[in-house]
Amino acid sequence: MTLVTRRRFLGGIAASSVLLHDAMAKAAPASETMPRTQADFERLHARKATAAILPADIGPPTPIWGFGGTAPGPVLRSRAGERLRIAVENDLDVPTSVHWHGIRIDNAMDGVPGLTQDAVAPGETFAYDFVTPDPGTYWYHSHDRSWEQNARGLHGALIVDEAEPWEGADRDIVLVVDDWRLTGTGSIEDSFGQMMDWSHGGRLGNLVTVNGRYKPRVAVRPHERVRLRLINAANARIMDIGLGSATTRLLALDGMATPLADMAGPVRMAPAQRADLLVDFPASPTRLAMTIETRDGPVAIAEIAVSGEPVRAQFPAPIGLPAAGLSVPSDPQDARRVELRMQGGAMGRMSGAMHEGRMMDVRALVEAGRIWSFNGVAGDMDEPLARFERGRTAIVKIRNETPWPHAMHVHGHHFRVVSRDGASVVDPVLRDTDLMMPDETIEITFVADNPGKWLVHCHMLEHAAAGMMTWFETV
Ligand SMILES: [Cu+2]
Repeated sequence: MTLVTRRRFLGGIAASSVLLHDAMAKAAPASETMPRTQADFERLHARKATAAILPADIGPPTPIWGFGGTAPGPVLRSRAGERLRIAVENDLDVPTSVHWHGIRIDNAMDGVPGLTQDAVAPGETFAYDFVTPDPGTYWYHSHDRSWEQNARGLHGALIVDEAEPWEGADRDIVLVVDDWRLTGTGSIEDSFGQMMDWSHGGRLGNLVTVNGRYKPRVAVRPHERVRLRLINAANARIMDIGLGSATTRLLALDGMATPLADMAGPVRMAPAQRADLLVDFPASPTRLAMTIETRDGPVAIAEIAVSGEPVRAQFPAPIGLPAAGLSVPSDPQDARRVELRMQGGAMGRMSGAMHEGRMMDVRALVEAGRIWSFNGVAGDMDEPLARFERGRTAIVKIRNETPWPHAMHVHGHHFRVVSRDGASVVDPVLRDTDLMMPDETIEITFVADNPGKWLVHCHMLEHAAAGMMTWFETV
């Protein structure tokens, strides 16, 4: 029996559609899939294209914006401790930028226009060049008008392989889960910027895709053990993803290894979150549904076809990933404490907020495209939430005083959630994005060890655009 194992692309790129439609095939080496510039940068074009999101018998191709002309874009691969060099060429007719979500990155490469770089103008190129320190499942996405550009398809997976190959799975499969708001003719609905979305749960789509396809088929073999790398690339949809009767264990969250843990049900993923699952498929050929929970119960979003020769007669004992190389104290002494109060939204209790230097009531805020606030400020970026001396441990108490869930994301850092509603969290895991429920209060802690200006925002991208955004500086 042949095992296709531990593919390594040495910073190369494999078309994500390959992973879906011919999951057993080895991807082509980087040099065959991506031209290199003289300076040894991979080139990544942001451009318009069409994508077969819907099967041909259901609808026509969908006009999208995609990195490399696909949505999701190519799977970028690096290795822990190695450098990734990506020249992003903007072939769109609007500015863009790329944020490398979850990477503890050089601040100048973080991809936030107005804070860490200028937006990449149409026809221009920005050379992203950074070290990927930690192995794991990450992703990249537009950070300029991301509420529109991410929804049009400008995102992809970024996989950082372990420095020493990890032998715990036969292979890994990257699954980028997204939702789209399509019209009856298969186009992306041009309804961006609607205050109804911005003030509620964000722009939710009407069609969920896996690697850019509606209900694709993922091929695995009987008794195969797969590392499933799930990425929620949706603007705003919280996803509870299930894998039917397959035996599933948690390996990592947001790129960082967790203690190996059996999973009894679906994995909950807020927008931007990732989960690595170790999945043991059944001994006999069968079909499993990958599902997402809806109000009407689980709905299939992909078919997992278990077929062919069994990989083995019996599974060996599962092994977890090596512990994350990043250490964040879970009971920090001498930490600098900061508070972040979240307010606003439909049915919220916010009476007004500061915007553009003056106090506005809700009506004036809505007219200015704002409906959420952090500490009473609706998205003004003049002043940081805090300035930390480098190396200082921070504790940020975040109060969600809104009736909506939010996916709080800190750029460039992983944090521990050390308390929820006043109760200590046992065995806190490292995350870069945390899902907060309505009226919930959490305390997160991280070490401000990376100089620069770091965004903190809700990753429901409409919420960020409508006021849920601030930043801190490490000096
Ligand atoms: Cu939010």
